[in-house]
Formats: sequence, C-alpha cells, structure tokens
Amino acid sequence: MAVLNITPDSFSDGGQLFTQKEIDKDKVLHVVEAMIAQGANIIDLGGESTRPGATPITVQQELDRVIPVLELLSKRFDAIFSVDTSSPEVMLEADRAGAHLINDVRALRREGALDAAVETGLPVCLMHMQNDPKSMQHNPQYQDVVSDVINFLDRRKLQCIVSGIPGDQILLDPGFGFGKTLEHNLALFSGLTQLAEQNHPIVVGLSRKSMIGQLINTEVNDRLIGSVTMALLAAQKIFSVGGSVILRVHDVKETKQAIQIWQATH
Ligand code: 8Y7
Repeated sequence: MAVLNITPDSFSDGGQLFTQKEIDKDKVLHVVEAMIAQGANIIDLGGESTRPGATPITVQQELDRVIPVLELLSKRFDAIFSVDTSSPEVMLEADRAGAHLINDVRALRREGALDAAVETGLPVCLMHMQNDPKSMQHNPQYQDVVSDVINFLDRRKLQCIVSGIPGDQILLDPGFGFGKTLEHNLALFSGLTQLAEQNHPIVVGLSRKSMIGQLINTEVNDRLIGSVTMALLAAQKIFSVGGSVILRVHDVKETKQAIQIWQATH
C-alpha cells in the first residue's frame, strides 16, 4: 500500500504534489504510475494530515482535495484505491469516485462514519488511535498496550459486524505512532503476532515514523533503511503465525525489493 498524501502539510512528504497551493495533476499521475510500476498494489489517498498536532480541515476542503484526484486515478489505473478518511461525506463520495477500501485512523468512530461505511459496502481498515491527532502524543498511557489495542480493535470490529460489515471485509491496524510512546510502539511491534492471530489482515504503517527516528537517531529524510527493515520484520512476524499483511509505505520500490529477496530465499 503506497501512501499518496494530497496534503500541503504532511510530515513526511508534505506538499510534494502541489504547485503553489494547487494540486498538480500531471505530477500525481506521474507519481502514481511509478508507484504501480514499482509494485504497489494499493494506493492510499489522504486529504487530511494526521501528524501529531495537525490542524483539522473542513469536510469541504477534504472533499475538494481527495475526490477529483481519486476520480482521475481510478479511471486511469487498474489498482486498488484506498481512501484515508474519517468523514462520512468523504467515504460516500469516494465510493462514487471509484474507491475500493476505506482506511480510517479513527476506526469509524466519527458520527455517521460507521453508517456511511456500511452504505458504501466497501471493506474497511480499523486503526487504533488514543485520543485525537492534536493531543495523542501528550503522555499516552495504557494498562497493557498490546491487550488494550487488541480489545479496542475487537470492540470496533464487533460494532462493524453488528452494523452489517462482513467480518471478512475488515482489516485491523495497531496504529503505530498514534498516541504511543516508543516503548508502546515496540511492545505493539512484538505483539503483531498476537494481533495477526485475530484472523484479519493486518495493515502496518511504520514508514518514516518517529519511532524509527528514535531507534536510529535520524531525521525524517533519513529513515529509508530503517523503514524498509521494520516493514520486512513486521511482515515476517505476521507471516510466522500464518497471518496476512499489508505494508503501508512511502518507499515502494525499496520495500518491494526487500520483500522480493525474502520471498526468493524463504
Ligand atoms: C497510518 C495510516 C497514517 C497507519 C493506517 C503517516 C493514514 C501518518 N498512518 N493509516 N495513516 N495505518 N491504516 O505517518 O499507520 O503516514 S498517517
């Protein structure tokens, strides 16, 4: 799963698809074509930055950013398009514009989001986040981070099933970096095997995140090797218990190469 930020302010690649304040459609087409050529199966489009402390945008701004780009891409490319959103309006419009998956960092907790997701009939990725992007990194606390996260995802999953989303259309994600200290993130990383034993595909987003920066003391522009290494280790952990994994990454080519080497030698 390749990250495509349609935002002027994302922490890892903010604004690279913008010329002045306008989205550069030729650039988007070019970037996505390359992602697919390099081996991405899923393109995850997001219009709202969820970096720690990010200012929220209006639903209209999010629609204006995401929907035209999604329409353009889904007509042009035969890939799976995922929409990274928590807004019910965006879910419904994204479905009409050709989305195949809803990726919600708030696990469909925003008012109307669960109903909207049900209405689209699309598969959903439920991610764990403690509090919201504005406050999540202010002293996050857990009793036992692995079981707290698994219990949260289990409750959200049951809500989805009760509301009419089939269990086999639900993906789970521990939400690395979303309301977690380094210790929490590392515990969750070890706990990926337990999460995978829930028998849902696991989405893992570690790419360029600050936990990698903390482990190897590098800024965001120097986290490629760390990101690829962690993605590979996460995939191996999940595979070791027979689970399936989707790696959400910025660096498609490099991650794919690492996975290919593993597959060829496995
Ligand atoms: C994740 C995510 C982000 C993640 C899923 C970033 C939208 C921050 N992280 N979605 N989104 N999982 N499912 O660093 O870890 O890309 S935004």
